[in-house]
Amino acid sequence: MPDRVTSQLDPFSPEFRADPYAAYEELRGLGKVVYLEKHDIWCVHHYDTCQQVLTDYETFSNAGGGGIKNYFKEKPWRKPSIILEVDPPEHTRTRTVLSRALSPRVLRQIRDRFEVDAARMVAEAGAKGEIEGVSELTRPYPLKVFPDSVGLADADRDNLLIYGTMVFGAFGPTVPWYEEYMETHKDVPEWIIARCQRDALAEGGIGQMIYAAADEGKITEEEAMMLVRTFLSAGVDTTVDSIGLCLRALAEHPDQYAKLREDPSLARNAFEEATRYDSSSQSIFRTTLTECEVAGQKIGANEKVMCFLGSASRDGAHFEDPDAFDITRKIKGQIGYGVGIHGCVGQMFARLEAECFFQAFAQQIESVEVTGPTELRMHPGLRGLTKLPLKLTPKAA
Ligand code: OVV
Repeated sequence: MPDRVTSQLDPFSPEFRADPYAAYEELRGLGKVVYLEKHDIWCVHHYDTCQQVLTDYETFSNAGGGGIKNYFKEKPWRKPSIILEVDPPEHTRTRTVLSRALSPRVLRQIRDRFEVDAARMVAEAGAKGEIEGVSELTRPYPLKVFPDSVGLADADRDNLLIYGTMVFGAFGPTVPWYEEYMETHKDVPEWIIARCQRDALAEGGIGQMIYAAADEGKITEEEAMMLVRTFLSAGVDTTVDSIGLCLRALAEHPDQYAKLREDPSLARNAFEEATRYDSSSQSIFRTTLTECEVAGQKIGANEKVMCFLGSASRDGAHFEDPDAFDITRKIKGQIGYGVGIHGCVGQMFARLEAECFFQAFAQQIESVEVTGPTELRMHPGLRGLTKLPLKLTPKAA
């Protein structure tokens, strides 16, 4: 008996990324645990095994890095995140501080501003009619509302997008364009760190709430800076990409968009379904601390395991008719944000951002059509669109 199932599939190749769902189906057919020979990593791609790996944090460590690089063997490109790239007990304290800053009470206070900004930006896009949806709508909206909430000044916010590419590009193998990109934008990480300092953050924002936790002695001043860095690392591109993909899914499924338009209160569930169907975070890595077993397959210590959230979300053993985009689906066990102690700490924030956006969109826009080829972001850490040509028809006044 062979000791493992292997595949030549390369999740970082343009072909794989152009249609990951076909590749996921192939992987799910091959077996529960597959060894990807091109990168010398293991992967899991079913709902149950992703769940198992992501919840067993004592075996599958985050301290080895969230991407393909093994921090136990290779030096990270920046100081590791003090929430994503650590294990308990260190993780528990920082997670608590971030959770509080993103609590339901805080979100309730932010909602009105999201609604106002969403309504204005959708109205402007609707008035133009023909737009490039990413640069004119699905990117500017998160790039305004999220940094506003953190308390960031207006100037040079495009640097957040550059930094996002640096952060998520580092999740994949080192490629020439990435090294060039890092060189071209080498001043950006410093700019980010300067924005994370206490005196750079507006009163009343969630950035200052992190510093308040430092004042209470729950974290150090340096840790506060690092947790604000987490906001600026993980809070922008993720929502840009997931809102963009959700809008494309709606435009490509007019029957589903009609339901949303008739009942804009479906906005939150529509985004929930898009997070399952086609979303920004397709995969996340763990590193084994000990020899272990997943679905009968032995995995050695100090190995990288790639968890395909995007494939788990299409697993027919958990989701009925998994390839259908159905905005009224009752999703039980969303895995698109990850699960367990490292499940996305900002997920309620992301949902709120998207809910306000798609609600405003449904209230104002009669129909939405994709009018030309869409383009995918090619860096491997996130799935997202860089081009989404759209024709918007506003509702009659
Ligand atoms: C989930 C995530 C992605 C990227 C960066 C970070 C977290 C961070 O904590 O910096």
